[in-house]
Amino acid sequence: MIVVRSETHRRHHSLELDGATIVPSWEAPDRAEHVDRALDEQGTHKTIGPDAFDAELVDEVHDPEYVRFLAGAWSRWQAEGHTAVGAMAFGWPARRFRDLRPATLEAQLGYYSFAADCSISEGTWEAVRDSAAIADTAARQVLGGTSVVFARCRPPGHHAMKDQFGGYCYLNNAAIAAQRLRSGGHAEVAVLDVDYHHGNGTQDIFYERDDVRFCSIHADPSEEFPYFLGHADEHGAGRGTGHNRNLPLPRGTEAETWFDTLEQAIGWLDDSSPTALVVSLGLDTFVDDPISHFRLQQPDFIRLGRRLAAIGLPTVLVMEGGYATEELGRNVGAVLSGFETARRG
Ligand code: OKP
Ligand code: ZN
Repeated sequence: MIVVRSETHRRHHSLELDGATIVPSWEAPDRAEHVDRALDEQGTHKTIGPDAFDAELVDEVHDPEYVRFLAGAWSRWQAEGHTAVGAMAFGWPARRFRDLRPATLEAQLGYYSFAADCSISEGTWEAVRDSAAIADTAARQVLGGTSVVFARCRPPGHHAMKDQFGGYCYLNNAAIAAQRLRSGGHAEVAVLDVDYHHGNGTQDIFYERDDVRFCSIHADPSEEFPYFLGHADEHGAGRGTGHNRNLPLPRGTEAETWFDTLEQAIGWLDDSSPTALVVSLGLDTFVDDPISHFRLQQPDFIRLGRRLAAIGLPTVLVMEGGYATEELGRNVGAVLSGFETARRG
């Protein structure tokens, strides 16, 4: 399989709040390193680097002001003389506050985020930019005729809203891939999100659009992050009404139920006859994931790869979460080899 990746991710070391304590993020550089090593060991993949970041494309799925904010936040933070190793918000325009675009960095951190689980530090923007470019490049490869490409993105992207970062995500890599497929001529693109957490950002970006259909299988947001989006009654709005589908499952869900739900998701996405597929591939559905609570095992990831291949569409696989770092490489490798054996056969 063609794998798009870059080393720039190493420059992004994020911090998160654990209660009132600031700790290194679960979303750490060694995640990607384990994946890269495992795929190198499989020896069946062709690795390429990302093309240049296409700001114009990204501005079609994100607020351009937000993208400029991300790009400039670290240098503004330094220029202001802060000593903290990362910039993070401590106040948000929550219910009954006003939706006013502020001018100061401190206020903008709150305006442009929805969670205190990821920071902007030295190197964050460069890693975020490359991660987005990786997803875009993977989509371009698919437009060029390759049937499946793996975008080894880090940081992940599916929580990133049009104009808010959070959930370890800054730019929405899967949305960028979908947008590239749209602008490259695919009239109808399907996005399937199999990460343990709801892809609130991807939902937000395409919620009022009828050209990109979004379906997510995830832990019930009434008991899991991102809490305030991802419920079963969110169907899309305006032209996008009927083009969004959420399939929340309880904590502790076993593989059998999960794969039944996957059939529902695929059936529903198929209803609109898409010509290309983007998969938000989170591996945090793994039984031993330290922050998640579904119960998929390694062979289930081979099965997932096979099932995705059987959909039969040109496919961009975009890496999202997965925090059982030691096993992450093997689990990604399982999806990729399942996919390849099915598509070859
Ligand atoms: C990202 B992805 C705070 C915990 C916050 C956020 C989970 C983000 C998951 N200590 N947890 O969907 O895998
Ligand atoms: Zn996740």
